Amino acid sequence: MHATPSITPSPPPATGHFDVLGACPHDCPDTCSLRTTVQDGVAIQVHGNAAHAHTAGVLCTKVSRYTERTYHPERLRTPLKRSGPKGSGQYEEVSWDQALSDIAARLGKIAARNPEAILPYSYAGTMGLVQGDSMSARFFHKLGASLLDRTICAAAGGAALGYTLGGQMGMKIEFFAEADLILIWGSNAIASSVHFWRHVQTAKRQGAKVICIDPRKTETAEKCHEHIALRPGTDAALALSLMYELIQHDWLDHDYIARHTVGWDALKARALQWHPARAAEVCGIRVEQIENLARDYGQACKANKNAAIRLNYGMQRARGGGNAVRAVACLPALTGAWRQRAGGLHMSSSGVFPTNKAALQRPDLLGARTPRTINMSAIGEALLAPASAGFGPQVEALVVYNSNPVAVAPDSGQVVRGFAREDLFTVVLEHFQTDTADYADYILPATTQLEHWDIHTTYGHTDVLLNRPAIAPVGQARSNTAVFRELAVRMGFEESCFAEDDVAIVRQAFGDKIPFDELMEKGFASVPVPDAPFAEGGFPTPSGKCEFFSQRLFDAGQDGLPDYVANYEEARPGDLYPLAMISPPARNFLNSSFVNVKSLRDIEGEPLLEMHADDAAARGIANGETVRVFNGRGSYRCTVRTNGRARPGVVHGLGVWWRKLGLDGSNVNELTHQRLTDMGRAAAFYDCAVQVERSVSAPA
Ligand SMILES: Nc1nc2c(c(=O)[nH]1)N[C@H]1C(S)=C(S)[C@@H](COP(=O)(O)OP(=O)(O)OC[C@H]3O[C@@H](n4cnc5c(=O)[nH]c(N)nc54)[C@H](O)[C@@H]3O)O[C@H]1N2
Ligand SMILES: Nc1nc2c(c(=O)[nH]1)N[C@H]1C(S)=C(S)[C@@H](COP(=O)(O)OP(=O)(O)OC[C@H]3O[C@@H](n4cnc5c(=O)[nH]c(N)nc54)[C@H](O)[C@@H]3O)O[C@H]1N2
Ligand code: SF4
Ligand SMILES: [Mo]
Repeated sequence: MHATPSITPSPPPATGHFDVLGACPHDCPDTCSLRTTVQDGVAIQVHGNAAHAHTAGVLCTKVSRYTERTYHPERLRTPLKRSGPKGSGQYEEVSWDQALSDIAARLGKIAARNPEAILPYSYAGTMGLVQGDSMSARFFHKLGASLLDRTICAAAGGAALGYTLGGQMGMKIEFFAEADLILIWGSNAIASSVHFWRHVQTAKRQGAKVICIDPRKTETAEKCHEHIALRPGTDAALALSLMYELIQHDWLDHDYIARHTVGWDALKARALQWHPARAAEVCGIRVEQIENLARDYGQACKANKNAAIRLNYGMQRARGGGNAVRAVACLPALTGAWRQRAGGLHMSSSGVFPTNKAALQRPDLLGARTPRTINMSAIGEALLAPASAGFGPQVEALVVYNSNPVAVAPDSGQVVRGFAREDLFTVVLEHFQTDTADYADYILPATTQLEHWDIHTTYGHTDVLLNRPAIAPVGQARSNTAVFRELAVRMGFEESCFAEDDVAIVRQAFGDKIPFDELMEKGFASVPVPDAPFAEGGFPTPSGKCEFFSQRLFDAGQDGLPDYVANYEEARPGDLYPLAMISPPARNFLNSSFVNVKSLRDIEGEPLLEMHADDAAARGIANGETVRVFNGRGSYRCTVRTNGRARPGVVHGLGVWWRKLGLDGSNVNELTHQRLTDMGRAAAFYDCAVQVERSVSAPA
């Protein structure tokens, strides 16, 4: 039915029918290989590439609608200059030349006083190494701008895995298909990594038992044999009491522990303080649930069966998120589950790629300068902070790309006040006029993945993917690299790296470590990784072992052993804000991306708060009513669903809606806070206490 993928020249031809190989740019562990069918310069359909084993010819609903997003009538097509008050969304069209010259002049003036008053803000709108951070990073390094601590997603878990296993690596995702027991711990796989779920289904068909550990009864939890709906932020208590049971029943691999771990005696003493009765109380679950889970896991490992843990990011978005990930990551070493290729644990594979970040981002352009680092998870505070000895200069200019912080960053009240500062000069590179773009002085239209070159690693599988442009840029859109290249010219930066084109940067990402010919031909290439990386130990930690006890954490003044760290906001009955709120993503959005794609928004319907029927009844709230969710930081109106997904005491404010597409111009991040996790300085989105009441006024 489809033409064989052909190697398309750049820019792609305006006539003819052909397929172009690319990569899904989104922040999703699946990193699918795409095949885009183009007819006379128009992308007709984006398909999953059947030749790529991980993609297996299938895309999620969101990206199979990619052409709808690409040719969306509201796609930004020209540069825009603000013509009304900040936040009003009023703009006038200007030429690229005018926009870039003015931006360069404004940044140049600030940089002459103090370049650290300039802050780049970007995240994972695209995960591409080129349009993500290459020319942009070079530009800001040369300028000497403030650095950004990119903590908003996975930093707590990433740090924790580093302390415990030595890096972001573990089981290969495809071997979950061979597992006998799978624990899906803190992940709604059906929604957020559907290609991993395929492997779970294969294992299930072959008799595997699948257990989901998640406060929410997700689509995934419904399809598992068991669901343990613990209270948010209590995973470390559960993991420690599993250890208690493993010790009591001697479901341990003493040989593996002796040869490949550090700190067992101390961890054992800690775990023995966690009788299941204590953990059950903390987690709000039954003692038998802990005993049964320990038996399933311990006996499977003892019998040399394949026991695999899919650990994901839900649990690390709380104060003790790092400790929780560490506690869980100790389990496969205690039981020797790592000995099998279909046993062990997988959180992220991002650490296996030989990426040449220095070539892409050129930190050497900083020279002897060491600019301050600003944490993206507390951007509200940073934008409102006056100049001080500790903080440095006030932030005077902000350049946002690949991110929508006004919608996705915690504590929107402060974030919005920061972005609304009339004395802040803000530039936003975007596909759409997002909540963030509404506060920009200049909005610059960006190309999408169908319109630019890129190269991708992933945090799910272990392949590198190449993305080739399939169509010419829509309207006057320019790639992020093109914008920073142009700005560099206007700033008079003369280093040759500022003249490199995107294909040259693509080639620098891996040098000759990944065969470029193979990428050009197939669209992907595998990184060689051992099938069972820790079967014989060999952890890339300082000790070479799995570090139950981490000297590095201890030296940093922290507990060297994993422990249960209670949430900042425990939300107990009788508290002013007695309900614990988590805000996991809605299935048909990707963070705040796709919220403006009508066909996907129609599936989600409206901003929802899932609530247990008893909690709703106690407040006189009926299913489907509009409610006000509030705490000391703000309030948010949405529709209640007593659909059986919430446990008592916990509510789910599904994210991340565009504020301006919600019921009252706000979203769930009105309620979240800017306090950080125990490791990785990450956002604690799911550590949030709220109250809910019937909404007295009609929605705006
Ligand atoms: N459709 C869709 N896919 C996505 C995304 C999206 O927005 N939409 N986002 C992408 C991004 S940016 C990321 S980082 C990944 C995230 O990948 P995952 O971490 O797999 O993300 P989620 O599906 O949000 O799963 C988090 C789950 O953790 C649960 N949870 C919340 N608090 C706790 C807790 O304290 N303990 C435990 N055990 N579970 C808890 C939530 O209910 C939710 O089901 O997904 C990516 N994929
Ligand atoms: N309450 C709550 N808040 C959350 C979360 C949660 O679970 N609950 N999840 C958090 C997580 S895990 C994450 S990762 C963050 C995600 O936060 P972000 O990384 O900000 O992700 P998105 O909301 O998808 O916004 C990405 C933006 O980048 C734009 N973009 C995409 N490609 C390009 C490009 O090539 N060039 C340019 N210039 N722009 C591009 C898109 O149009 C989109 O508006 O949100 C966090 N916020
Ligand atoms: S969002 Fe994830 S599942 Fe969907 S196409 Fe992209 S990589 Fe694949
Ligand atoms: Mo994320």
